[in-house]
Order: sequence, then C-alpha cells, then structure tokens
Amino acid sequence: MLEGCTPWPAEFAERYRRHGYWRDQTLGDLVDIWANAYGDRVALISATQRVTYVELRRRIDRLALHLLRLGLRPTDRMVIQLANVPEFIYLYYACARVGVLPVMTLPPHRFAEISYLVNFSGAVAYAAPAQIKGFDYRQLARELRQVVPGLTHVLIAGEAARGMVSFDELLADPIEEREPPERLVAARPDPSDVALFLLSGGTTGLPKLIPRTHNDYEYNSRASGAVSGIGPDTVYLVVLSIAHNFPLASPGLQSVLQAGGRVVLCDSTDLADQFALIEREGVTHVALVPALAIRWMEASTGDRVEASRRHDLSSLRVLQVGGARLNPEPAARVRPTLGCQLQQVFGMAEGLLNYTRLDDSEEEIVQTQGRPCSPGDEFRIVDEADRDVPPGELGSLLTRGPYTIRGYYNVPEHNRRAFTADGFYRTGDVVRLSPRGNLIVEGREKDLINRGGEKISAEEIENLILGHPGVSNAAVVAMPDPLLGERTCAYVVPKPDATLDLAGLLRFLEAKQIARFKLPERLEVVDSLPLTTVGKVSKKDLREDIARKLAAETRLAAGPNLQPGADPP
Ligand code: OOB
Repeated sequence: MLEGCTPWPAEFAERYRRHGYWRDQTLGDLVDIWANAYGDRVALISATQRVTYVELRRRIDRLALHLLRLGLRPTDRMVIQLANVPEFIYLYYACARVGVLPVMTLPPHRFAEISYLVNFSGAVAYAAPAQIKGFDYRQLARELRQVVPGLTHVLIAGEAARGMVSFDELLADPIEEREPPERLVAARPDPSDVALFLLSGGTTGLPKLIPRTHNDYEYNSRASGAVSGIGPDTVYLVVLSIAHNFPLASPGLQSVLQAGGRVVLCDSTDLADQFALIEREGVTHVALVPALAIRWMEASTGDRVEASRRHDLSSLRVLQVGGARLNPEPAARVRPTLGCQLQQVFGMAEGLLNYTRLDDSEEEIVQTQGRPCSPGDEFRIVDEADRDVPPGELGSLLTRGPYTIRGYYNVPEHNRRAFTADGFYRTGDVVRLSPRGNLIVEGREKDLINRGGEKISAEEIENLILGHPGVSNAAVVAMPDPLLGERTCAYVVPKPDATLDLAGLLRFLEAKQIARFKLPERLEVVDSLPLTTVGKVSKKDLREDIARKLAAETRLAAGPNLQPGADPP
C-alpha cells in the first residue's frame, strides 16, 4: 500500500475477498473486460463523439502508452481538473492501467486549491481544459510551474500552449504501432493498492485526500449499480461535475460501463441542453443534487415551461438525488412532475453509500435517505460517548466496510480523530433510523457549509478572512436558502476604526484565488461573537441568528397582507 495510506486489517481484507466484494481486478483491467464483453456497443456519447467499447479501450490504451512514454511511472500523482469531456474518462482509466494516481479536482478550483493539492500530493502532472468561460487553465498551469518546479507534465484538453501536451495530439498518434503492448501488462498496478484520490468535503482548514483502492472503488460502483437498476439498457447522463464520487462511481458512469450501458456526457449548465440530450439519447438514469433537481422540476411544470425546454423526458426512469438533504416536499413532486422514480442517495467520498431501493414504499423513498448498498457495510449510530443510541433516536453515524477508507492520506493526527480505534469512520452526520431501517439525515456535527452539494470548510474561509487587515475576529456559518439549501454567511468583528462591507471583503477574498462557490454571500458585522460555556465561538447561536434575520426579511418582503397569520417582524 502506498506510504501515507492506511490498509484494511488482514482479517477484513480476507473477509472482503471471501464474500466476493473484492475481486482483485484493477480499474484498468475493467477496460479489457468491457471491450471483450460489449465490443461494438456504444459506450460513450458526448457533444462531438460516439465511442464504442472497443474504441474506448483503444483510446485508453493509446493514452496509457503515451503516459509511459512521457515518463510517468506507477504511483506518480496527476492532478486532474477536467470538465465533463471524454478526455476525462480516457485519462482516468489510462492512469488506472499504468498505476498513475489521479487527484480529482473540480473546474471551479483556482490557484489556491490546485497549488495546495499539487504540493500536498507531490504531483508531477496536471491535466486541465484550455479554458472554460473565459478562465484560462493554461495560465494557471504556468503559475503552478513557477511555484512547483517538480510539475513536469501539463496535459490540455483543447488547444495546448508551449511546453504543454494536448490530448488531441496524443490520441491521434498511434503509439501502439511502435510500443509493444506488453508495456501495459508490466505497468499493471496491484489491485489492493491506491487507484485514485478523491477530495474530502473539508471540515478542516485544508482539504484532505481520500485514497481509494482499485478493489474498493470497483466494488463501490458494482454494489451501487445493483441497487440502482443499472443494466445493459441504461443510458446514464452525467451533468454534475464528473470528478465527484456521485456521478463517477456511485453508481455513476463506472457502474454503467460495468453493465454495458451508455454514458452520455453533458458539459452544459443550461437546462435546455440537458433536456435536449435526454430526449435525443433516451436517457434513463441521471444523478442530481437537490438544487438542480428542483430546477428541473420547475422547468418542466405547468405554463412556465419555455418552448425551448419543452422536451420529451419520458425515457427517464430513475432520478438519483444526493449530496445534500432533499426535503420531503420536493421529493414527493419528482414522480408527478418528471414522471420517473426518485432514488435518494446519501453518500460520501470516504465510502459508505446509502440508497433508497427502487421497490421501497413511496413514503420511504420520500422521507428517508436510504440504507447501505452492501451487506458488508457496518454502521453504528452513537451518542457523545460512542455508545449506541436506542433504535429511532438521533445520534452520529459511524461506519466501516469494504469500500470505506481507514484513513485519509498522510494526516495521522487528523486520522486519530476522524476514525475510531476499531476503524469506524466518523461521518459527522447526525442521523436516525426509520422504523423500516432506512437512515434519515437530520443534521451534522462537522463544521462545513453544504452549498447545494458543494462542501465548503468553514475553517478554510475563516482563516482567509482573518488575514484581512481590518478584521479582528470571524466566524463562517451556513444560512438557510430555499434553492441551494445552504449558503455561506460570514460574521466579522472589525478592528477598531476599520469599516467593512461585503464588496470589500469579496475583493479581498477573490485576490486569494479560491473557487468562487466558497465566497461568502452575506456579511454580518458584529461587535463580538457569541461564546459557548467552554469559550468557543457558538456557531449554533450564529446559525439561529442568521436564520431569524432571513425569516424576518422574507416576511417583510412578502408584506403583511400576504402573511395574515405571521408574527410581526
Ligand atoms: C457526496 O459526497 P461528499 O463527500 O461530497 O459529501 C458527503 C457528505 C455527507 O457526509 C453528508 O454530510 C452530505 O454530504 N450528504 C447528504 C446527502 N448526501 C450527502 N446529506 C443529506 N442527504 C443526502 N442525501 O455528497 C456524495 C457522494 C456519493 C454519492 C452521493 C453524494
């Protein structure tokens, strides 16, 4: 196992193999298995490409040989920041074939996040688009190289700049005619070793890396596919960022390829484009965060539907919603408005995946976040002293199993807090059990903002705000939002004589080059921060304060006549 990663104890590994959870196949082996089993069936569809399983293997192998030729070696790390394009899939499996370890990042990440991840992972390679919406990733690559001389390889989807390599160039060069294919056999990694790193939701100041092995990640998608109705006739639309665990492997594109289905990549945030793809390709399955699911429902109901969005969505069978809590009210509207079945997904990049089952009762599907997808998953719901709470009562969720990590990469101190002595991961989620044994997510203990499924570490943003010359103290909390569920609110105590407004704070934070979704959307300037009895900032008080203020503002905006029963503001 790669240094800095925690393996499963031998008796667990033995058990996971005995039960058939782990098959000792690499993610790269899958590419061969798929090509042999599914041949000329269509595997992948994007705006510009239709690729069969055999062609998929050809492109992946070609890219894998090029990675070796460029000098990349097993366990080398590559930070990947690609959008929903075919190159992502080629590269992910090419890396898996030769043991190069992708570090999965998101297109909105900027210099601050990417440079940290390149450094922390010791990456020697970076893969990115040329540009998206006016942001030039080649410029980011140049800036990275100035601070990380070890960043030897830059791969660009689109037009490369000097000193960078373009995917088009590599994919057009038939290297397999010059290099013996045995090179790939020789480079095959150990299935029990790390295959990729996912990013953690982030509860501390700096993001942590989640090492996922070939064995566990293959099972992750296989077990997920089995409870999601994924089969050879599945047409799966990827609209969320492809590097997220949810669309990647939970069940995601990986389980669809395992089953011989079709993956349709959508790189547009425009609903009309998304709906047009559903109609054109006959999409059956899609994974969304609650905010996007709600937008889809609004766009397809009643008279408000614009002509451009009037598309036939009748091929949709399963709408998977996860990443943040979906309230029962929108959950109940999925079938009437979109005409398909809802499946709630409560998952985490660290492992455990809960799904409502397709044959659960409507009530269970609307009211709960499902149950673990593998019989090998273990979970406990515990009180502050790690004692099991009685069934049905609230507690924090602990878990371990055949696809749940035993430790983050290279953070031994943090791991002692994030895992129990017997290897359970402390999810930080507060849950209870429904009478039928499904989990209901009621809240969380971890200090983050879940902005429509995108996780923001409060501590990370607080540390940045504290660097502002006019700030004496700061706390960042979630404020309720009807669409995104939560947005970020910053409480700031200015230094004497300093004045501060949101625009000024944002200018300061933007200069730090962080992803825009992390920027606070409201600033509350206060004289002091409320403290708990032990002298820590009371985020609970702050969350209640901002929720109260927002509720009062909403009432005011609605006007007294519209809210006859409401309390006076
Ligand atoms: C998914 O993964 P992450 O790693 O971005 O975030 C995990 C956390 C969970 O611990 C929980 O706090 C929250 O996101 N969460 C949910 C939820 N799904 C995730 N909270 C309430 N209801 C849900 N349905 O978000 C993720 C990974 C794989 C599949 C789906 C989601």
